[in-house]
Amino acid sequence: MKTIDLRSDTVTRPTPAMRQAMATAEVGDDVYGEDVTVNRLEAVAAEIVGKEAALFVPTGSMGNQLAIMTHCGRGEEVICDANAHIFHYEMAAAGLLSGVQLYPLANLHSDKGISTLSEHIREPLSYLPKTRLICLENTLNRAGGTVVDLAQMAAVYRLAEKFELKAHLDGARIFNAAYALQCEVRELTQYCDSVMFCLSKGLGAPVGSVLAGSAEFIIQARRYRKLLGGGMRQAGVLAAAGLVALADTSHLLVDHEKARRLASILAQLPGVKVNPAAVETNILLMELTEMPLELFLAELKLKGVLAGPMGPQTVRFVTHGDVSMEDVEEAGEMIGELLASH
Ligand code: TLP
Repeated sequence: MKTIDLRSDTVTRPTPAMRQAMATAEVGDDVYGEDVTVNRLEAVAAEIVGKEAALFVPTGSMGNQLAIMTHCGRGEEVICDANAHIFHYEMAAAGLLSGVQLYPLANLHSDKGISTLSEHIREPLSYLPKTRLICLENTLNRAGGTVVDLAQMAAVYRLAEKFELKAHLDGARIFNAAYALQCEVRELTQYCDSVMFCLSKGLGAPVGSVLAGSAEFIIQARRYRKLLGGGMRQAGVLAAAGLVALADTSHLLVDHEKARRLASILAQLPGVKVNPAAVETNILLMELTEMPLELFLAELKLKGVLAGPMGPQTVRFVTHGDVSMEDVEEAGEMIGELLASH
């Protein structure tokens, strides 16, 4: 039976062009800085995000954690959104590895959140933690792939500068954000000191993310990457796929169309709440109003469609290059059948 996998854009498999590039990649020992393909990827990535230097890392989680570790000292505080990936899905790593405290704020990126942000920056009192870092996320996964616009990014960054804080951007899906806003990635990333983006999500590479920032920041992050066991040797075979992924990213726009199409189908169905206007990129959240979530996901799986949970009654669908528009329509039909039969 055919499977239509809408759990995540992480499930995308390398394209034939990526496999070809991987097979022929020129490699060396990257811990000695001698893997020319990794070096090329880091240079290309730094250029795209407009930073001095970049570091190839195995995962987005490691990239975010290296950023926290590099920017912060023990006992300091990191402001993030209440929906942030670093808060929900990185296994308390910020506390465990960097000894920092996360301070999650509801709707950090919204105009209202930004207008009250300064109230949450700690005063320099001897008994308070020191606020050190603001962590942004764009697109915001748990909110449904929503986009933080340029004005909002700029406003947070200006505040960070004013209070002498650093700003890190979890830009796992920053290319999706840039396409949604019809701007260049670097226009968004100018408003942060460091950025992590993933090659292994919608961009389609099999493995890898990039952390970028100042040359000095990356020197320290590179040391911490080794500390965490992320010093990879002939990693050029992976970086080669990343370079192919970065050469053409325009297919992300099609992913957004697929998500909108799915939303328009689902919005017509009984027993669910979907707001097509809330679909800004390749992620779509659907609220089940009648059927229990686990039952829905299990029965949908029997029909060959995979989706994931994102809250007690919320289903997340993510579109990507390995599902076609026809697959999306087929999935919509099967979801309709399932809800009707319940
Ligand atoms: N997100 C995964 C899951 O962990 C939820 C997904 O399927 O969406 N930042 C953001 C915003 C992310 O969405 C993810 C992965 C990461 C960081 C971490 O990347 P990896 O999985 O490479 O560690």
